[in-house]
Amino acid sequence: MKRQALQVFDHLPAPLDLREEVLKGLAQRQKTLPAKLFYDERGSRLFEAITALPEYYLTRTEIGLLRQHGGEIARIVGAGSVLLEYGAGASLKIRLLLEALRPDCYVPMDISREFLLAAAQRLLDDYDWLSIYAACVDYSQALSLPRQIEQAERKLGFFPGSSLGNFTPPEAQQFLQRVRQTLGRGSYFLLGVDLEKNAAVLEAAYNDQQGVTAAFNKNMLRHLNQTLGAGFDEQRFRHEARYNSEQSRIEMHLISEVDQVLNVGGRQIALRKGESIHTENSCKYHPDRLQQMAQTAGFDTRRIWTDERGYFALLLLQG
Ligand code: AVJ
Repeated sequence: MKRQALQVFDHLPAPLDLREEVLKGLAQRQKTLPAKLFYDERGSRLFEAITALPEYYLTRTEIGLLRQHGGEIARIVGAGSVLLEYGAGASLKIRLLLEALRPDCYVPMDISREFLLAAAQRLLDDYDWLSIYAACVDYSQALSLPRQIEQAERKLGFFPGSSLGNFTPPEAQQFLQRVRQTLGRGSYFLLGVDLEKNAAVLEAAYNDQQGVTAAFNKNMLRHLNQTLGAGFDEQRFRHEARYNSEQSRIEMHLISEVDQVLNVGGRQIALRKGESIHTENSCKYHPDRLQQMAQTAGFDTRRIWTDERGYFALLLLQG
């Protein structure tokens, strides 16, 4: 019989007021909506589809790096570790790392309890040697984890997918500082980040031929219609993703095709034809800049691996 190896830790902050947050973003001169609103169930499925697109090199490249260097990562970090993932391990990436590292305990941290538990259960079904401590937390905020985890001697934090790029650089700096605090001195942190490159390559990755990214972007409107009773009509918007070279980031926008007045959560919002709602930043970094930010946060860089094209980087940092 399989041993029961799942423990759950609930430490969610008070639910944020979605309506207030949305109305605040739409009241700004540049209207904005928070990128986390992409990820309802349909949005998560669309994101999965994005990761398989020919133009979206990020996921494929990072998986290649993990396949190539997982053994070395495991040798550096050593046996008997606790692996903490910022986000829940639904993907192939965490499986590659678990298989290479064989940690004593895996701690996925995610804000969505359902998603977290489903992902944990799938891993337990496949790895009978694994113990999982599922932490339902908002990792973008300051964290407190159970003492048995905080005091573990060998910790490896894992933050894949260039999710760091969704933060602005000052937010990313603050995030790294918090991670360093949570993991403590001597611990490792494995960070996967998309790098600066030719704008045409970047723009293609966010403007795929099949229109999956456009559907993903517009899904935010659908999600808001369902959760806030907002009156968005997807047909009256078009997807745009452009590279902002000054800020080294892909920006996704939804552009209004017509003059329109929307009812969002009981408030009237006017949009001019051609006006945009900014839905996402995806910041691209130079490896030197990442190292510098890591150092400011109290990490030393132990290794940096990139692919042959220099598209994506995995950094192994140590606190
Ligand atoms: C998972 C947030 C890193 O920014 O590339 C994919 C999300 N947006 N296509 C990214 C995304 C449009 C992705 N992140």
